[in-house]
This record gives sequence, structure tokens and C-alpha cells, in this order.
Amino acid sequence: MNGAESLIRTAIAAGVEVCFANPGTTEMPLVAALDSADGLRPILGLFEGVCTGAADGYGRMAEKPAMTLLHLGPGFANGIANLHNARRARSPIVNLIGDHATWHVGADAPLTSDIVSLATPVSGWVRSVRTAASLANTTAQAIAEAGRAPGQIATLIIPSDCQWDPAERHAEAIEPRALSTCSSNSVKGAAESIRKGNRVALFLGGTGLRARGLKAAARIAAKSGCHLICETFPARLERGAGMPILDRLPYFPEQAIEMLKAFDTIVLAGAKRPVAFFGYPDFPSQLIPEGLNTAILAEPTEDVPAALEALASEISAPASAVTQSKVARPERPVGKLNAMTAGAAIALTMPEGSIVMDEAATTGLPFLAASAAAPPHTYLSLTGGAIGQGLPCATGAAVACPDRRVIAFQADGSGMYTLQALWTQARESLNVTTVLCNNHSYRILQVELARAGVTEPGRKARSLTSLANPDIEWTSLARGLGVPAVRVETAEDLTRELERSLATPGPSLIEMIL
Ligand SMILES: Cc1ncc(C[n+]2csc(CCOP(=O)(O)OP(=O)(O)O)c2C)c(N)n1
Repeated sequence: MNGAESLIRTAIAAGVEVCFANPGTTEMPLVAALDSADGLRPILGLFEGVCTGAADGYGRMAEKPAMTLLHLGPGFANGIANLHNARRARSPIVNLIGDHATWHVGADAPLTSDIVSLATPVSGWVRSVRTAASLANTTAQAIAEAGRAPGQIATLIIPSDCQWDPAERHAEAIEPRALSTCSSNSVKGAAESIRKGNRVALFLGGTGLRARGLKAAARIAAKSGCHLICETFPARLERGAGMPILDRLPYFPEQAIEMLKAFDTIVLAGAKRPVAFFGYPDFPSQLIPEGLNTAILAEPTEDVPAALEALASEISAPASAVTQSKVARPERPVGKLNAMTAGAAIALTMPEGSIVMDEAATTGLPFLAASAAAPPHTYLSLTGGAIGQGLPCATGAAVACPDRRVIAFQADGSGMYTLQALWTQARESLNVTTVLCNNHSYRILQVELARAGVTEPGRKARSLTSLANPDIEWTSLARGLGVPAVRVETAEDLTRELERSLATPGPSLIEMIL
């Protein structure tokens, strides 16, 4: 056995099933070692941002790490933006990065770079291996670190001689450290705040937005009358019939502040104190207005569902509370395609158990209200603001959940960053329906220009926010990458094509001309 084989067997022993890979010469022993054992499925991504975004989507849905296999510093650097998003989502991921042989690094060959410096800001744990003999143990450690609940990014840098040199055995799995529980003082403090407050909001985030946390939150609301608010960009939110209705904190600070100032007490459960996405001249960073009573029930890194259940008991909430038991779908939309009709068409047609990856940007918002009582589904969003996450994340979610339909609700500009994900969807026959919002622009940047008071942008400014000239033909791009595609221009056509796509195995893309 060589080091690479010891790594692969260690990963399989620890339950890792998938490796999203884009390898090069320094990873060849690992590539060869994949065939030495059964149980680890390699999936090729044609850009590293696809691999890392897919590992994020996989981690959010499988609740265990996938591996990525990336080529030295430059390959890893191509994957950083989506690792940034994954870090914000607290997704479990193990990155394997090949490096030059230990004795070759000093030669400063063209691909040599400071990989540790690239990896550190997006990783919770980074190690460079020095010997083949230590590779198995360090791999087991990396997997346990990634799985450290709720999840983090562990990055392992592996010189090629540590892959090809002999090794003796694989390492057994190490149990990841469990979630810490919040203190009983936090529970008592939150209960006290809820009792004292007149207008209380429970601000939910992280694992508080999974089914168990939401059921406890519904009980707390039933007993106390508190309002339930969800962080603006949840990594994973369970929604639809059977789940309580949450208000999402708005994106723009003036709207968020307006929402929060209606309360005198905010209890944070799995969410950090909300801050504005950007600093604007007339608004503060902190969105909770000064003077409000704020209590922290549980930090995002704690066991948020358990904390919510403890709070429910503390205030003697009923044993269960279902706020919306019936499925309710919107009417069949007619006429022009826009954010409203697109949201309605998806909410009308999405099957039970769908996973909706929302990177629809300015076209996305109305979908949330339209689908509030749709059949139970999972909603994933862009956690770190680095666009180009939607198509890869949808790909990884589909790998994690082959029996569920994934809907990638995707803006065109953001989609262009990582459209290679479509090829991986075709190659792996993944059940992903991409609803592509072609508005031929970076619309949000046009909105931001207007907000900054630039009502008549100049020719140069307009050219930086327009995706026209030439118009991008998404149907041609998708077909060229092996994904069947149609173009629609009315709400009726979109609904019909959604019904067809959602009933057909494998990927397809519907290009909406907005
Ligand atoms: C990695 C990265 N690069 C650039 C940006 C800046 N940015 C934010 S939104 C946006 C354009 C979004 O356009 P599109 O995806 O088409 O959605 P629309 O606003 O048109 O709805 C850009 C370039 C970013 N957020 N992340």
C-alpha cells in the first residue's frame, strides 16, 4: 500500500462517499488509488469552484463531509470563493490539495505557491503532511475535524512523495466532537426575556432552521406569541406545510431595521447578531436598533434544536404546535414572466421533498411567499455573498439526495461564474431542474447604483452592469454541456415546461427571458 491508498481506505472507513475532483500531476497517486478500493465515488468538476460549491451542497444535505481533490495553490485558489460560502454555511468539507514532492518545493517550480496562506482564511483546520506513514492518521483527523458539528472546512496538503511512498495501513475513523449544549443560564435568560417582553422576536439561524429546531420554535411561539424571524441567507431551511411560517430578515438595512424596531426584545437562536450586508453612508452596521433587549439562547456552533426544546419546556409550551397543516399552492400564473410569475410557477409545480437552491438574486424574492405552504421542501441560499454558488451547490445537493428533485433557481450573471456544473449534472445524470433567470443584466448592481443616487448612469457604468451585446444564449450553453434546454417567454410556458422537467429524470434547464 502507498500513502495515497492508505488515505482512500481511511476515508472509506470514516464513511466518506464522494470526492469532487479536479486533479493534476501532483495528485496522480491519489487518482490511481481511487481504483484500489470500493466505496468512494469520484466526480469530476471542470472548474474548482464547481468542486468546492458541490461539496458545500453535499455537506448541507448529507450532513457529513464530501472530499474535494484540488491541484496545488492555483487549483485551490479557483475554489476559494465557494469555500468562503461553505464556511459561512458551516458545511463539513475535507479539501485534499496535492503539492510538489517535499524535496522539490525548494526548487521553486512554476506551480509552487504558499498553499497554507491560501487555505487558512477559509479553513477551520489546515495541515501539511510530511511523511507517507502519517498520512492515514492525519486524514482520519481531517475528516473528524470537518465533521465537528455543525461542520467546518478541513484542508489537508499532501506532497506527492507522501502519496507515492509506502505506507502500512489505513487509520480507523475518529469520532467527531459533538455539538456543545448551551448553558441552562442561557435558557433561563431567554425565558425571562420572553416573559418580560411585550413584543418579542425569536431570531433563528443555523441548525435552528432544520425541522427539529423549527418544531420547537413553533411551540415557543404558540405559548408566548413571539414572532419567528429567519436570518436573511440561511444555509438550509426546512419549509412548507407542517413547518411554521417565518419572516425572513430583509436584505437592505433600512428594511431590516424597520422590521426589527417593531420589537422590544430579540432572542437569538443559532444566528449571530444580524449586520448589514454592506456599509451604506446613512445606516449602522448593526441591524438590531439600540436599546432593544437582546438575549442569546444559543450560538450557531451550539446545539440549537436542543436549546429551543429546552426553552420550550422552560416556558411550559405545548407538546406540539403545527401552524400550517394544509398544502396551499398559488394559482396557475398567466401572462408576462417576472419575479412574481416565476415564483408562483415554481411554488405551484415543485414536488414534495424538493430542494430549492436560490441564487435567483433580484428574481428570487416572491418565490418565498408563494411557496410558504407548498409541500414540505428544503431551501438553500447563498450564505457568503460570493456569487457562482448556485449551480455547483445544486449539483452537490443532488448527489447527496438522489431521490429528491433539486430546483436550481438561478440568476444569469451568477450562473456564468460556474456554468461548468451543468456538465457534471449531465455526466452524473443528476435530477436537477435549472430555472435560469435571463434578465441580461447584473440587475442588483443597477439597483445599487440607483440607491447610491446615480439615476442616470453613464455609458461606462451601464456597460459594467449589462450582460447584453452579445446576449448570452443559455439554451445553447446548456445543450453544449449535455443538458437539454428550452427557452420560455410566458408564465404559461414556464409552468408547462416545469411540469415536464420535474417529471423527467436527469437534468434540464429552462431559460426564462425576463
Ligand atoms: C464572487 C463575486 N463577484 C462579484 C460579486 C459582485 N456582484 C454581486 S451581485 C452581482 C451581479 C448579479 O447579477 P445576476 O446574477 O445576473 O442577478 P441579478 O442581479 O441580475 O438578479 C455581482 C457581479 C459578488 N457578489 N461575488
